[in-house]
Amino acid sequence: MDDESSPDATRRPSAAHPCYSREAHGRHARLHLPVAPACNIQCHYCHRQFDCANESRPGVVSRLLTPEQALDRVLQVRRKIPQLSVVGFAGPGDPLANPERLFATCRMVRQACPELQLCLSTNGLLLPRYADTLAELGVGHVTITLNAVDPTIGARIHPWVFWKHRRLRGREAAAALLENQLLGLERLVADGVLVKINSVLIPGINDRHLADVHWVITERGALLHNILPLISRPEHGTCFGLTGQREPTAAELEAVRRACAQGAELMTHCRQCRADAVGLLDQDRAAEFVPLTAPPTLTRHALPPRRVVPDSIVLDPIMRNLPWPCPLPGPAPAAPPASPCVPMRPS
Ligand code: CLF
Ligand code: SF4
Repeated sequence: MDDESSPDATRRPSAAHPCYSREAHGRHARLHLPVAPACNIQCHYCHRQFDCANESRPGVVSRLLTPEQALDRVLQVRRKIPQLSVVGFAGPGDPLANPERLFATCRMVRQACPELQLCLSTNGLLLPRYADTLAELGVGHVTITLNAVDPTIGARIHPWVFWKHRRLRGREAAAALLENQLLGLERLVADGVLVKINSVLIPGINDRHLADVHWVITERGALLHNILPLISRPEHGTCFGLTGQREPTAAELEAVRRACAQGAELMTHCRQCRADAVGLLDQDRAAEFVPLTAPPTLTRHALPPRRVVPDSIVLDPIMRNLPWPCPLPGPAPAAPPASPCVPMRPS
């Protein structure tokens, strides 16, 4: 039996995927198609004027694309960047919260460029509903951002989740998100899709918990675990940025990665790229590729920066007591809150 026909061959990441293969990242390029504006959850590290923090550093996405414009961009990039091997969907919202736009784009790209691999990053809430569809459409690589396997910790990161026509808050929201993420992970693995987990390392909140996350996702068949440092600055307008939640140091990141060295392989070459990134991971060329036309409703450059956290975001009690808005990143809260999140203002 040769390598390619062995059962394990289907669980091996493609050697031409720059994120799944460290060796490939200097030789193969990816293109992100920003076709998904909406999201169905709130993360305290995200301000949706900006790229999805699952997969991107906080910067304004230049333009959202329609499926037709997205296909144009694929064809344009393929002509100019022969190393292009992966077309990814990573925001600026959650791809699965925009299923029509996502699936239409996948179909068009699959038909026009069958040699390109399709890849997607999601918060996982809708994965149980769409995992089989993704597999049928040929999406071979999926990333789930999973920051906690304890809903009490998850509630400090994700204040609300829109689920079954209701906005759930606090622990109930985090529990619904987790249940769907784990079910979605299992479905994808059963469908032969290669799954990577992204976890955002947030000092004082999930730093001591990520080893548990690592084991849970390893047991369920995740191939890679990408532990990312939180990006948190006041000027980004995120809840964490405005309330002084600090970023981890390089030493803290290294320590958490060391604690997670035994299960799923760790990815350490992530560049936390934008939702409209183009090119090799170390060489973004997005500015070279602009759509010929963009409907005004899809341009977002005019949005003002956020100065205060809106009512829809739920803060935990420690955050409520910080100066508002927080002028500079400060130290993380010394102790976890005694009670779960409560609304900052009645909504
Ligand atoms: Fe994009 Fe993500 Fe696919 Fe890669 S990115 S959807 S798996 S093709 Fe890669 Fe960028 Fe890190 Fe993401 S370097 S942020 S891990
Ligand atoms: Fe933002 Fe992504 Fe979280 Fe949605 S899933 S709130 S787009 S970081």
